[in-house]
Amino acid sequence: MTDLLTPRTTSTTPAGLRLFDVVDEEFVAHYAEHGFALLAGALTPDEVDAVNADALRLCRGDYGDLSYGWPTDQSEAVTDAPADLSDEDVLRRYLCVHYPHKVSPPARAALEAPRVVDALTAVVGPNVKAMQSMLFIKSEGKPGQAWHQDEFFIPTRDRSLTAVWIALDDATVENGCLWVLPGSHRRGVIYPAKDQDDPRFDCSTEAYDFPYTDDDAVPVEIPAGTGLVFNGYLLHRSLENSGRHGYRRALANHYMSAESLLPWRPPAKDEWMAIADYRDVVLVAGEDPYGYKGTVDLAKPFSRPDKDGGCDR
Ligand SMILES: O=C(O)CCC(=O)C(=O)O
Repeated sequence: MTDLLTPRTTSTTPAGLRLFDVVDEEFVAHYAEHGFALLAGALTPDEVDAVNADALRLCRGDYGDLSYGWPTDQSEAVTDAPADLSDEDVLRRYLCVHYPHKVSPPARAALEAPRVVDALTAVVGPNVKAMQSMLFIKSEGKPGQAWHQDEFFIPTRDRSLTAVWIALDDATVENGCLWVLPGSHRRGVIYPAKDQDDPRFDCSTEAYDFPYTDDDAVPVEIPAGTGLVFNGYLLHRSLENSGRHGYRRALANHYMSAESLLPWRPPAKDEWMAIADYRDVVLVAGEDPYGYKGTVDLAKPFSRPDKDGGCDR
């Protein structure tokens, strides 16, 4: 954790984390050592506003119904919002919408925003593909996500999974910013996970048995537009939005090297597990060596379960 606290950079977060204005060798070295790096202005203020404005259209159902729950068990459409429901109350119904980039032009543009792609090519390599986006809205009282590693859920063969989490509001401890365990990616171990019923968290599982305590965690308080670029093995979590009013919106996009197959979904019938390769991907930089396979359109936007809605329905 030597250079986690800051001398050379132009700016720092309230917790003393370095905020990089440019993607340079120091950005890459910081990412390698700590498992994350912060990029100022990943999205411009106009781009942030456009994503937020379009989130309302998404939640009002202008792009089609959203189902509640994980794709394996979602059953119910939730975009039956009465037309007279206020914009604020429409947004409040959602903790997080998965795959906004499938329908929302500003979310799709954010997936390949130039500064984001710069950071990705610096830490992943010249050829980068995206497989997932998530739009967190998280109004007051909505829960966070317990400790986890993204690579637990999205396995890449070459460990190249990289998240770019972009604040769409100023993210603070009070409104439920992300917390990270610096350096926790380095062992390259996937820790076990169990169900939890902690009211601070949504329905997702909790990683355990790792050699860190909550005291090692650092809050990532960042201004809107800042990108937290982090390694798929980095342990991170967020707490509930304990503010009295308002949202803690963020886009969390996931990427990996285009060279690696992505065994994210069970193989097709008669397909061999070892060559399973999820092809609902977007190439954001360079070339796709598997372009000859084509791409598919499988994932549909849906509303992530939170405990208010019941985790199992
Ligand atoms: O935004 C949050 O509160 C949690 C996001 C997260 O854990 C993730 O993107 O993996």
